[in-house]
Amino acid sequence: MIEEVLQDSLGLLGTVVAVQANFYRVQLDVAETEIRRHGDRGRINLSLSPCLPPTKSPTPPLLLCTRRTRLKKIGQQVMVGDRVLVEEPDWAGQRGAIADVLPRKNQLDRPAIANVNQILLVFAVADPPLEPYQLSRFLVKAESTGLDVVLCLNKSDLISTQQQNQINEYLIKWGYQPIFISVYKSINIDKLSIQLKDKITVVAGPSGVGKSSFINALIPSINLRVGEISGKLARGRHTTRHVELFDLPSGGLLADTPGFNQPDLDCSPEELAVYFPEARQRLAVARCRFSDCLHRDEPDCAVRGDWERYQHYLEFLEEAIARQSQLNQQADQESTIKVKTKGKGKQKYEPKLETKKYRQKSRRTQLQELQELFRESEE
Ligand SMILES: Nc1nc2c(ncn2[C@@H]2O[C@H](COP(=O)(O)OP(=O)(O)O)[C@@H](O)[C@H]2O)c(=O)[nH]1
Ligand SMILES: [Mg+2]
Ligand SMILES: [Zn+2]
Repeated sequence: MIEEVLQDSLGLLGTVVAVQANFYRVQLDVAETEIRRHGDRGRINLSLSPCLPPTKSPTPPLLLCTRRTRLKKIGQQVMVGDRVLVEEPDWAGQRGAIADVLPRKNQLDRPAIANVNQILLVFAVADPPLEPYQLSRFLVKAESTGLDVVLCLNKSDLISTQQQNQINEYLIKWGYQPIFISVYKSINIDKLSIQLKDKITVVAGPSGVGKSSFINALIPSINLRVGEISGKLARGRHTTRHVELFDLPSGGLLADTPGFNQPDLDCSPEELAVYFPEARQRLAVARCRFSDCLHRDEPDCAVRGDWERYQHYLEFLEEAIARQSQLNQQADQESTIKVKTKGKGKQKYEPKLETKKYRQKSRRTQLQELQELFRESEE
């Protein structure tokens, strides 16, 4: 394994938990740190996980690190979640230098985090009411990352057991097994924390469902504000979105995301179906006649049917098709840049005049879209 080779090459391994300007906060692996600090290889406890701190350990050491010039030269970015090799630790000053970045297993864009293991989707059973369409949207968005999705429903103290069973049956048909929790009544918090152990988890969900309350219950020391719309108040303070991984006392790392009510679905029409477990199940046992079937009105379609979220599928599909044709249009505009060959085979790229005008307009639209998206996600 790469990690083992690197560990042998004199250095410390850790995980980047926050990025601040040109500094990186790195949480070192506990097992490794103990070996280096005590200089006693005989004390290595091989049962310790090399990746994440063991359960009983005290808080793992954090070092504020810079990035080696070599990494800057080769354009190697360092992001939250990255596994990094730290050199020249200064234990007293709690400083170090990142000398290398291990290959990423994956990379999320919003929030920007590497090596994520799973998404924890939090909704509430009531207050705000559970809206199937909104839940569906979040689920599809989460599935489109390719990561495991854990669905958790908070505020179960607000409904009866009978109501809870109804919701459960409903979601099982969707292909999910929700974990019902209550932060107020400490119901199933332990069960959920087992799911988070030794993993990097991104918490997502609309605002007001109890994400901050839940994180506070898991990590009492972090004291996140409850009942506050994330992002809105923070906007004045931080101009860029701040991403941070919180260390779970029982092992594992957790990232909170700003709540947003309508995540944009950015998948292609062709791939949409596989983000519905119900459609996946159908495709596992049968095939559509056409390999490029969009499961609308094509003959001999294995996906179309009376499953509950089929209507959601059709709506999201329209959206994905509209989005794709918009992207195609943009791509067409790009391709109208013409190549002028000057003199001895020298090439010059020049956009056609009318296209240039058009491009400016489209860029403005893009910016507007971005701003809307930002506003949306900040509420
Ligand atoms: N009834 C009930 N209310 C809760 C529970 N957990 C959180 N809340 C309340 O829900 C509101 C929103 O909580 P918050 O953690 O800020 O949600 P976030 O926006 O998802 O981070 C607050 O008023 C919390 O006190 C719970 O388990 N049951
Ligand atoms: Mg919150
Ligand atoms: Zn089909």
